[in-house]
Amino acid sequence: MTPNSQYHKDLPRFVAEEFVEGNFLGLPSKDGEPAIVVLQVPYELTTSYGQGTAQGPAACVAASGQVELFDPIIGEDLPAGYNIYTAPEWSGEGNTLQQQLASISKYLSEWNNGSSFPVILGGEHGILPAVIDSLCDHPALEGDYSKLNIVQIDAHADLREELDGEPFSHACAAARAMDYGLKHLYQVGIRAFSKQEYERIISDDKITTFFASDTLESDTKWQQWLETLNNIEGPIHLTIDIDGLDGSIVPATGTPVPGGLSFWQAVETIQAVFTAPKATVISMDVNEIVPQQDTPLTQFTAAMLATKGIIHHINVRKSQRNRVKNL
Ligand SMILES: [Mn+2]
Repeated sequence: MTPNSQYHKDLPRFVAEEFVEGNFLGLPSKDGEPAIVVLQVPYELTTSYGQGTAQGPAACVAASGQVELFDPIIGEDLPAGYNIYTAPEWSGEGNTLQQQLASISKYLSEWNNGSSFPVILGGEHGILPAVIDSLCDHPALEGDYSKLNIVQIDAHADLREELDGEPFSHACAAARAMDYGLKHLYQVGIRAFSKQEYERIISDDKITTFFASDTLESDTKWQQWLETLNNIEGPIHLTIDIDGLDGSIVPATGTPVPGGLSFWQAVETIQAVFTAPKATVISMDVNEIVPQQDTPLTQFTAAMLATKGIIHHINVRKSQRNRVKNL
């Protein structure tokens, strides 16, 4: 799928001449170290139900051509004077799941020097342990994973110890990430989980889960979620499995589930993590994107969420609130 260039030609914005197909938001690459790097990981090895996540990142990049470049949060059009670079996608190297995850970690790690903000588009959620692995030498961690928080939007807890005998299944993504000895995992939108996962959530004091059933229909509980995010301290990796949103707005994702976050609840969550006064979002991913054929709604929703992350990161840079060395 390619962006609808006809639509762009009719828009009175500067990208009409400069739109670059294959780049996120159609923005041209610039020389020098990017402020933001968009990384595509077309990974699909363990998806259990749907298919097509391998084509998701490219579809999301294509759909991003329709996202408005203006956002009142920063008050000007993207790229707002910053270099937003769309890197060549991950090669798909590796014959086994372990080799592929190692290859993904290597692909991502060159961008984790603290100078560029990585926005990773996936691919199935099974990439999460590789994403966490790649953060090892990030200056915000210096190899100490006990500093790192994860904020996860997801329908599934992803805390299984294994699925069909595979401990690195996407259904185990958060459990494998926790194996790194993280500080804390915060989850929202969770509405599909096993008894074993439920028991871990209840018993593990490093996991805070806001279940969809009692969070999304209660304003008090929702405000508690936002307050919880506001109180996080230290570096954060934000992982957005788009199936955390209601299935009606991401119907093509591998396992759409009803009863999820509204688009605006996802946006509020993104805003809350980026504006938490004692925390710094050091990287983010948007995954389980599958190209929708009848309409680009699924991939466009993913592109909108990734863009919100970019907007908020730029807002942080502009206000010099970022506490990470060299960032
Ligand atoms: Mn997931």
